[in-house]
Amino acid sequence: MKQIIKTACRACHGGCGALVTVENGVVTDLRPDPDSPLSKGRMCPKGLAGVELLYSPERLKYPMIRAGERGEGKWRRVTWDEALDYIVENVNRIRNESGPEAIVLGQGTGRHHLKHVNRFANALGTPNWMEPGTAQCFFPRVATGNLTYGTMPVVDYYGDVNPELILVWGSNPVISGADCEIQFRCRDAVQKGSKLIVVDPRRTELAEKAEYWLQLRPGTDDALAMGFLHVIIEEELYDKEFCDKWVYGLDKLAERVKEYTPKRVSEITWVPEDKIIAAARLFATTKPAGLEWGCALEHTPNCFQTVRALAILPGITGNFDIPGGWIEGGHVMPEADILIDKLPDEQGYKRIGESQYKLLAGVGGECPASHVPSLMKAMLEGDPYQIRGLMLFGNNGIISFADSQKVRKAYENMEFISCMDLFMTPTAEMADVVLPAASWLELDEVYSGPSLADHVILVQKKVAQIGECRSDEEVLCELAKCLELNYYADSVYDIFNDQLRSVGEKYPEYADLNWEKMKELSYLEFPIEYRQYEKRGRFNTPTGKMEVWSTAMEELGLDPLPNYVESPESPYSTPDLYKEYPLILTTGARSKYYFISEGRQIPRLRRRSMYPEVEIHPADADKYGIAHGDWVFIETKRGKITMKANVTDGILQGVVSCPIGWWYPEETDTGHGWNESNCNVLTSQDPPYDPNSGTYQLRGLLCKIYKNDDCKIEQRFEQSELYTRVKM
Ligand SMILES: Nc1nc2c(c(=O)[nH]1)N[C@H]1C(S)=C(S)[C@@H](COP(=O)(O)OP(=O)(O)OC[C@H]3O[C@@H](n4cnc5c(=O)[nH]c(N)nc54)[C@H](O)[C@@H]3O)O[C@H]1N2
Ligand SMILES: Nc1nc2c(c(=O)[nH]1)N[C@H]1C(S)=C(S)[C@@H](COP(=O)(O)OP(=O)(O)OC[C@H]3O[C@@H](n4cnc5c(=O)[nH]c(N)nc54)[C@H](O)[C@@H]3O)O[C@H]1N2
Ligand code: SF4
Ligand SMILES: [Mo]
Repeated sequence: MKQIIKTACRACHGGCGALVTVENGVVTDLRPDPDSPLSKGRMCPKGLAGVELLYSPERLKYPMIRAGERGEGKWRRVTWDEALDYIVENVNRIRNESGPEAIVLGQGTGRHHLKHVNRFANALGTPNWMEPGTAQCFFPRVATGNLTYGTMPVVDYYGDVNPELILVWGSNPVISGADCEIQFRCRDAVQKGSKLIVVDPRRTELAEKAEYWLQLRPGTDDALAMGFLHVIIEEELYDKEFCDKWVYGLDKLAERVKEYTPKRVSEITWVPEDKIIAAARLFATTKPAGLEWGCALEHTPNCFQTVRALAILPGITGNFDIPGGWIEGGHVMPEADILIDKLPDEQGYKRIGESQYKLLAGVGGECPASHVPSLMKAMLEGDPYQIRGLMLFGNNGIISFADSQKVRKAYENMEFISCMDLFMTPTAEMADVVLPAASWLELDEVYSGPSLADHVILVQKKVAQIGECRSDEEVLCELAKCLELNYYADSVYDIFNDQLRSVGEKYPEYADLNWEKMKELSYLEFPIEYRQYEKRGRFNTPTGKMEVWSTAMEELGLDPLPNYVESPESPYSTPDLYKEYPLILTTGARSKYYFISEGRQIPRLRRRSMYPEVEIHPADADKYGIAHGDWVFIETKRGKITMKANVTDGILQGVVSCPIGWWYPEETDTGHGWNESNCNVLTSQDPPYDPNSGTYQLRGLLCKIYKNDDCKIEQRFEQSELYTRVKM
């Protein structure tokens, strides 16, 4: 029997519509769905590799318990019941002896199960939840959006009016999609004529098309943003009518930005003065305009004030919540309830790092995250108390947290680790029990997107079963039962139905919406409403206005206005170190073919990107005797890794850019090359941290680069079984 099933890909943050052909229980084809209101017939290479991912021979297919030393790679196959009993026994021992806070729930970036892991942590009573993003990804933007506007605005690609201008800052939306099917919508907007200003040390596809491309020194976005504000305020290019009526604290900001003259900002950022002035003028005088901002901005210890400064730009220029501008979105369906109100206060106070970094958990605790460097300290040194157990659901932390050496030591020091993943990653190898996770074609989920515009509800449907794989949501629900937690759900469908019921509260015509109905509908699209603050008569902020001066930050004793702080490791902060490490390192620009540390074992993807490539300017390559295609070492004072040199004039001279996420599934040793080409061997978890959100520095570090004449990575790959499939 042949069936074509409408579903949605959630292999990243996005939700592109997919049509999946299933013949006699086997998935034989996967295509983009032209009817999807979000992606409109497009999918990216990662999503299109869904069938290869589904049937990958490397997949974990059944639960296993460690049979040798930790990390030795010896496993024995067990049943799900045995695996769950084993977890329950360990969790119960630790929580009885040390309290539930001694167990940390860990995961990766915002995948389908994110809120379900939060929910489980709160039901278990542990305040400690970690993710390699949070402080360095998205939440600083969400929190600043909430503080400034009472919402997190997004570019309006969804209405009848195309943005006239998009300011793309530290983001590469046509690859990363940031929040993911956005990549297609952003491309559509540019094709329809949106002008571009791009702030990026690398020449991205959008930089090539931009009116102005500002190639700044990595890690100086705060200064450049203050420079933009200086030009716009000094030249009175802001929207006076909007500001008089709706903005709180512009006069104080005007004082603050006075010192950030284009001349001074140019000296800090290395962007020519005339370009700063021209780009700021163009942004302020073009309407409607929106801001695409990326995680590159959130990888410095002054990230919070950086994104605060940027958040102010679209508002004071009159672009907030207008058609084609920077909009509030629909928020049609809430995410799964994380049961935060069920976490006892005395447990909440034990969250590691929260009292020091008051905005780490967001405004109102929408993202109850612990501070990762402080957690690692607690794992290694028992300060402020000993962490004993980790329950990981899609966390390859040895690759994606800063300072991989430290993370590996911290994980080694754990008494108990469970890890649920699709593959045996370098992190899963450190576990006591591994659980096989369902991929996106093997699970049911309900989702609203895109990201925070949230005007479409869509469903992901289970169309296949691989081995004994299960969805994280199901396993969490099952574990909650075994541990006798108040999970308030007998099955995951109860949680989906709660979410869908809320839609009916806002839109009475959907009062009887539930999982079964939604599954039949596949998509539901709602119209975008604009200028919602006018209808409400206020912004959802303490003053009811757009807060350029944040009264909430003032109350917390934090700086209510944005500022600039030079990165702690930089040519100017550490000039002696700069002599030894004379290049500026930025890490993490996203690849079209991989989602962070995933995909290197999928032939269709690996074929397109076989080895990690470090980008370096021809003048620098010349200086250090490096030719295009050479294997080179990239070294910081913390460690060294090796990558292939991509010599290109598309990067600012004096800067090198390393991709993120590299480990080698073809390496049979149980470390799987975790420290060979992993850029987080180069980064640090050391202070200073952002005083608001606890963020550490991943971009703008100092490094040196030199040839590696003895690299065996290509040879090893070419001799592997994976290579024969890649070459097919
Ligand atoms: N295909 C794919 N898509 C992804 C991901 C993936 O791994 N692969 N990851 C997802 C995740 S978790 C996230 S957070 C988003 C990230 O996606 P984005 O937010 O778009 O961020 P990046 O791609 O990391 O970086 C964007 C650009 O910032 C530039 N950059 C580097 N350093 C600096 C700097 O100091 N200042 C400025 N202004 N620019 C700098 C880089 O050159 C790069 O072109 O993408 C998501 N989408
Ligand atoms: N140096 C540097 N470090 C960075 C960044 C950077 O730019 N530079 N970016 C940071 C950012 S923005 C982020 S968000 C983080 C992201 O970091 P992560 O999201 O942790 O990314 P991964 O390391 O790929 O780990 C995710 C793991 O989840 C598994 N997985 C995928 N789907 C599922 C599923 O459905 N269930 C389960 N159980 N497992 C699944 C994957 O196989 C993978 O092993 O990295 C951060 N680290
Ligand atoms: S952008 Fe994300 S959701 Fe869309 S096809 Fe690619 S991986 Fe899937
Ligand atoms: Mo991220």
